[in-house]
Amino acid sequence: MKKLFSILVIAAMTFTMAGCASGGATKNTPAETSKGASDNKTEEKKVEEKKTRETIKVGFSQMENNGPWRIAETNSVRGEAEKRGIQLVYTDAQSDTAKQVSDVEDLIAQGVDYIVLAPREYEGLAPALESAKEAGIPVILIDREAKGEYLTLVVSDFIWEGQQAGLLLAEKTGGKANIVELSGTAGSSVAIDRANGFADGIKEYPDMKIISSQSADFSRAEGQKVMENIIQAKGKEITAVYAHNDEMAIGAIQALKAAGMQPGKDVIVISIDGQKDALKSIISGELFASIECSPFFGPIAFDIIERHLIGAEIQKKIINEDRIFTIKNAAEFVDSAY
Ligand code: GYE
Repeated sequence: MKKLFSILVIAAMTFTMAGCASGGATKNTPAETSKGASDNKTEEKKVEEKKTRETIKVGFSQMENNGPWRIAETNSVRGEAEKRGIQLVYTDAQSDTAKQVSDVEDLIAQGVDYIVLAPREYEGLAPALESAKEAGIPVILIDREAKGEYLTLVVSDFIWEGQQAGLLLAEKTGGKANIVELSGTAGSSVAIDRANGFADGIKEYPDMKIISSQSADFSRAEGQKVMENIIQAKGKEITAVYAHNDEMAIGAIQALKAAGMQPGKDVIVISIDGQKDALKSIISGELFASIECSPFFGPIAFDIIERHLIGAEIQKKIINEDRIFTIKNAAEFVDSAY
């Protein structure tokens, strides 16, 4: 009690002394005071001018703009910038990692205040993050990870997505399948995680075997082509397909049908994203399931930027919550899907 009392007394004294000190500091001549104050105001104004949603310029480096998922993502970022009245400079790397690095350098040269980056490859984008760091520009990584320093990373849990695909496929096939894996862009964090997640999901099932695993670059046309080749080599041996995204699954379904194999019956197909065509395919019985991966990063990316502008603390990693689409709920969500 006594101790507490003396702490309070010391605190009170310190407070009073601090008050005196600041009182002393105000004893400037009126001229000095007003000059100082006006300098401060100009300073504040400068800072303010640079850092409001009306005056900032945000760069968005998209890795490509093909397929419904990417287009939905691009529209989400662009639409949100427009809605908030934030100036956005957009670049499309057209599936070329080297171009994406130079796109980011261009954005830096244009003096953007923030960069929203959807990186193509994990290692390949490291030089871009390095340049942004040197220029002191905060980077918001969306949809995939890249090696280096950044303000925050907003992604889905790709390991979880892969695990769910593995577990669902094991359940559907009674723990026995010869699986073709169509993986995403080589060197992308998402392809690595979805492969590892799936391997983990089927690890308790010794009869779930991956008989072929090849990249089809997340593309429908590639998915069809790669699947055609695998069908030539493995034919009727194939009983399941795990595609890292819906577009490749839809391509694979076309290849299976062209080869006289029935998707949904002879071959169980599962994928990730939850786009409209995939939900339609679930309803028609060709695709078994799709694990959702949301492409709608616009609102969250600009919330982060606006929070950062006012000095709020930003989490290093933000994980989107995703759902699972099967025949049980596909009809309910198909109309609102992209
Ligand atoms: O699943 C795919 C796209 O990086 C999460 O890339 C993204 C993936 C998405 O091309 O369709």
